[in-house]
Amino acid sequence: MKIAIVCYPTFGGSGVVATELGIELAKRNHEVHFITYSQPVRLALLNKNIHYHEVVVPEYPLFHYQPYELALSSKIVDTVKEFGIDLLHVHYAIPHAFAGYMAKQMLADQGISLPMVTTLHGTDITLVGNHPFYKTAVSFSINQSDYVTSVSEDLKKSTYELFDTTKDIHVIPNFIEEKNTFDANFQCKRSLFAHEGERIVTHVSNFRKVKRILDVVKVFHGIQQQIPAKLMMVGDGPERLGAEELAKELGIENKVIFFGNSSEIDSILKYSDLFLLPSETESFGLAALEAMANKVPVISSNTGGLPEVNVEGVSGFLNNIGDIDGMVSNALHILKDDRSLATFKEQAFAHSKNFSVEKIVPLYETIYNKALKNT
Ligand code: GMT
Repeated sequence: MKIAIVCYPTFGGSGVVATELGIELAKRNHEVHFITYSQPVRLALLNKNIHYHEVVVPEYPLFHYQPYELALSSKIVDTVKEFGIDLLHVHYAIPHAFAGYMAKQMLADQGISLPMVTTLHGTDITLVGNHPFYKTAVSFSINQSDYVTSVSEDLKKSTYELFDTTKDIHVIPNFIEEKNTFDANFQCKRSLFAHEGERIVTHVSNFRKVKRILDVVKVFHGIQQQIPAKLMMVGDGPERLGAEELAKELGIENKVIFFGNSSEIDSILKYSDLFLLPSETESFGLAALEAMANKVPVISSNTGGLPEVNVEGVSGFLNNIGDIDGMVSNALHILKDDRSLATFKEQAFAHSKNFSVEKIVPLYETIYNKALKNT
């Protein structure tokens, strides 16, 4: 099948899922064409089945806002015609589903049918898409998609609650490539950041408000009062400065390492002992799954789709949003001795296998086949 994927090319979860999906589809002999404004961060182009088409938006002084949707929908049409694309898969409704619909219409005008699958990722529904200024267009785009998928049951429920749609929404959880080998060198990398006997606690995100990264620092503060530990903060975003200041205020700045954005998430996770994700809302929590796949148990909030990913007492624990004391106590329960930590590490790893590439990617292929047959 020739599949065009439209996504954000950034470090964010939806871009990562779209990129990993494209790479996996290419391995399964599909021809994959990424259409986006820059090369996706996790995409290496050394594969004959992977192509990348850049959407360029020329700057013109008349425009207060440059018309990205116009450039994107034109690029979709041109790519479909040049490469004979069979199907369009857009990730994140805004503005991709709307641009996809416009492309479909332009192609239909030329007698070309292009089935469109839209995957809802979270903030496109719960935070941004729900804004009154966008809601009408987002509802329309969902309804005009041939197939709609969401990354969790919770996101599906929110979509029905927040939008005017009766469209069938197929839940396809995010996935992870199973790690069967573990870098024997990780102990030595670990010693760069922590002394013998120190636990390593990690958080990875885009440091937006919704991630509650001040809670990460507060929970870590509680942990390190009881056991020797270091905190690795991976990612960047608007809340970073506040977190750095809080670490200083609490007198723990020498125990907190801010890495900024990193393309070595897996290797950082490999020498981590605990992952913190205390988000305000999270449609899925891909970062938590990536942690589990690297044998790192998770302390998360019990919001959104997180309970579908992190299982209480198995892969980690879940607490109410902002329950710092509860999170500290659960973290200490996991970290208190080597035996308990080893048990949770193995349980987290075993649970991550429920979201393996082999189990999840065929669910997308089934949707693609239905879309091709029925459109
Ligand atoms: O978490 C973010 O702010 C980034 C956002 C995105 O669209 O890139 O992530 C959303 O999609 C991810 C992949 O499906 C999910 O794992 C995240 O939970 C979801 N974020 C939120 O719902 C806040």
